[in-house]
Amino acid sequence: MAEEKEKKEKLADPVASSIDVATQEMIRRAQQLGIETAFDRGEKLKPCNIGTQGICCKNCAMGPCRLPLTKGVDPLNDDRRSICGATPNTIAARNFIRMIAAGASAHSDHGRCVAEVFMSAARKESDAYFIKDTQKLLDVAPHLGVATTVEVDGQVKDRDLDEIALEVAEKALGEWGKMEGELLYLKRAPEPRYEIWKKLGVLPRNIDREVVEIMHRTHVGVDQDYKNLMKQGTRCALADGWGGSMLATDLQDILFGTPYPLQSEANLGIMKEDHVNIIIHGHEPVLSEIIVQVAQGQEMIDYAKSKGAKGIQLGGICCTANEILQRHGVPLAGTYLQQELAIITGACEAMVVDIQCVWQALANVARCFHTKLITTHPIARMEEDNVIHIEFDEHHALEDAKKIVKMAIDNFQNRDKNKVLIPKHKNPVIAGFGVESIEYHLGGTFRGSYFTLNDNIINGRIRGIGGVVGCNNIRVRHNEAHITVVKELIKNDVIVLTTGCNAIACGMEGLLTPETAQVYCGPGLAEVCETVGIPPVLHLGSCVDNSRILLAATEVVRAGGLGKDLSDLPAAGSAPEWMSEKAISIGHYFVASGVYTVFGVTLPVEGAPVFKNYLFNEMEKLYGGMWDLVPDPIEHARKMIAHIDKKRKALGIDKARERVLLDMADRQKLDAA
Ligand code: BF8
Repeated sequence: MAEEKEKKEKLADPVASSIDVATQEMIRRAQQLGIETAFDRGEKLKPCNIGTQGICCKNCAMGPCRLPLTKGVDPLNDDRRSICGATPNTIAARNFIRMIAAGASAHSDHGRCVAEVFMSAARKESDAYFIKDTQKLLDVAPHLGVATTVEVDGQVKDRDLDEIALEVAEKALGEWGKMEGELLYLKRAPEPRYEIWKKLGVLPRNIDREVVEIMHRTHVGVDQDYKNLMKQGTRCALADGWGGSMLATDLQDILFGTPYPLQSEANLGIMKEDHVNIIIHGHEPVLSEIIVQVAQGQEMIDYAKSKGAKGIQLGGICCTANEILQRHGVPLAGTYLQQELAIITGACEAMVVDIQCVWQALANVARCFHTKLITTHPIARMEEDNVIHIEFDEHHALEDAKKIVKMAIDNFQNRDKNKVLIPKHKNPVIAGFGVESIEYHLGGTFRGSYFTLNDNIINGRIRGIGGVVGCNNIRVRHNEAHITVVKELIKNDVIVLTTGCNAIACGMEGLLTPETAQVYCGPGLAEVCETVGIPPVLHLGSCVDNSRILLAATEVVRAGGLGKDLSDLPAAGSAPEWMSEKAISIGHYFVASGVYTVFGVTLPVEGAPVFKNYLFNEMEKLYGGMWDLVPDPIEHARKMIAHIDKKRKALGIDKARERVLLDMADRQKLDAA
C-alpha cells in the first residue's frame, strides 16, 4: 500500500508539467494506460547538484573530481582544486567548451551530410535530389568564391549552372577540412565584426579542426586558462553559426527551395483518426523531404485508401517539423517534450527518426502500441529489438522513402481503435520566413533591403528585435517560459524572430498569425504587423536556421541608420527553456556575434563565479555581446528589453520612441474625442 502511494506520488502532475492543454491530456492518458513518460521520470530523477554548477571534471580516471561551491566561500580566495590542480574556472570552462564542441558538431555534421547530398545532386548521381532554387545558388556562390559569370572573347556571360553547382559543392565541402585559410562565410558578417574576430584571433580555420582542438585542449593537462579555453570555444561556436549551420541552411534552400510564408497548423490535434499518421522526427531534411514527396504522391494515397484509410497525414516533431513545415506546410505535431505523446495518441502508424533530440524512450512507448519506430541514419540507431532500422541513402532515396511510407500504411490495420485518443487542440500558423521574405515584406519595393524594418525601428514603432529560440526542458513547465517571454516582448513592441522548439511552442499557442498582433502586441508593433500583414513572431525555421537570424540582423545593419555592427543593434537573444549542447553553441555564437543572450532554466557556471563573471560581463568588453541567466520569464524578457533600450539610447533613437508613443496617445485621444 505504502509502496503504491509512493509510486503514485512520483507521477507528474499534468497541469504543473505543461501549459499546453493537449500535452496535459496526453500526460494524463499515458498515466491511465500505465505508460511512463519523461514528465514522470522528471519527477523521480533529480539533476546532480554538482554537475549543474559546472564543476565536476571527469576528463580522466583520477576523478571524477567534484568541487562544489560552498556558501560563504570568497570566490577570489577559492582554494578548491582537482587532483591535477585544476581550478573551478578551468573545469567549468572545459566543460562549457566541450558542450560547444558537441553542439557545433551536431549542427555541422548535419551540414556536412547536406553538402554530400548536394554534391551528389550536382554530379547528377541521384534521381531524388536536384538543384531546385537556382536563384539561391547564384546568391550563395559568390560567398564561397565561386564565379557566376565567365568572360568569353571579351564578353561577360552567365556561367553554366551545373558548373556553378559543382564548384559550390566542392567549396562547401572544403569548409569542413581545408588545409589553410579561414571560413569563407565569416566575411558575410558586417566588416567591423569580422575585424573584431580577426583582432581577437578567433577566426575559424575549418569546421572540423575547431572541434578537434577543443577536445585536445580540454584533455587532462593541456589548456588551463579559462580565458584561453573560451577563445577556442568562441572559434568553434563561430564555426557553427557562420559555418556548418549557415552552410546547412543555404544548401538545403538550394536543394529543397528557399522558404516563403505559408499556412499550416500546430499541435497534436493535427493527427487524424481516419488517416495513416506518419510522424517525422529529428533534424536533417534530406530524408524527410523525400518522405513528404512520396507520401503526397497519388500512388501512396491510393494505397492508403485501399487499406481503409482516408489518406496520409504527415506531422513533424522537433526541427524536422520546422524543415518540412517551412517548405511544404506539413503541420507541426509538437515540440521536443511531446515526442512520446505523439505515439501515445495510439494513432501513430510510424515514427520515422534520424538524428538529434530523438529519445531512446520512444522504443518503450512504441512497444505499448502498434507504432513502427523506424531509425534511418547510420549514426543514430537504438538497441531495442522493436526498433526497425531502414538505412537511408541518397543514392536510393526514393525507394527507401517508399518502403517507409508503405510500411506505415500496412500498419494502419494493426491500430487498436480502443487505444486511440487524439487531443483536439491545434492552432493555425504562418511560417516560412527568412532573410529573403523579411526583405520582401519589410523591405519596400523601391529601396529594397530592410528599409521599412529599419525605419520602423528608428521611429520607435518597433522597439527592437528579439531572437527567441531553443528547446524544452523537463525541469521547467513545458512551454511556459517560451510563451511568457515572447508575449512580454511583443507586448513591448519587440518583434520576435523564432526558430526550433520555441517556434513550435509559439505555433501551438497561436502566436504565429498576423491576427495575434491586435491581441498581444504593443501599439507600434501591432500597427506595423497590420500594415504589412505579418505576424509579430516570425518563424525562421529549425535550429540550424539560426543562421538566418544572423544574416537578417546583418541585413538590418546594412540597411543603415542602426549602427555599423551587430552589437550596435537594439536586439537581444533568448533561449528560455534550453537543454541541449547545441543551444550552448548557438548561445555562444550569438554572444560572439555581439548579441546580449539570455538563457533560462540554468547554466553550468554557478560553481565557478570568476568564470561566470567572464561570460556574463567581461565578454561584452571583447565582443559587445554577453551571456546572462534569468530563469524567471518576465524578468528574462524585461532584461532583454532593458538591453534593447540601452542600445536605442546609444544610437540616439530613444527620443524617437518617446515621440511615437506620444503620437499614439495623442491619436487615441483624438479617436476618443
Ligand atoms: O535543434 S530546439 S530540443 S529540436 S536542440 Fe532539439 Fe532544442 Fe528542439 Fe532542434 Ni534545437
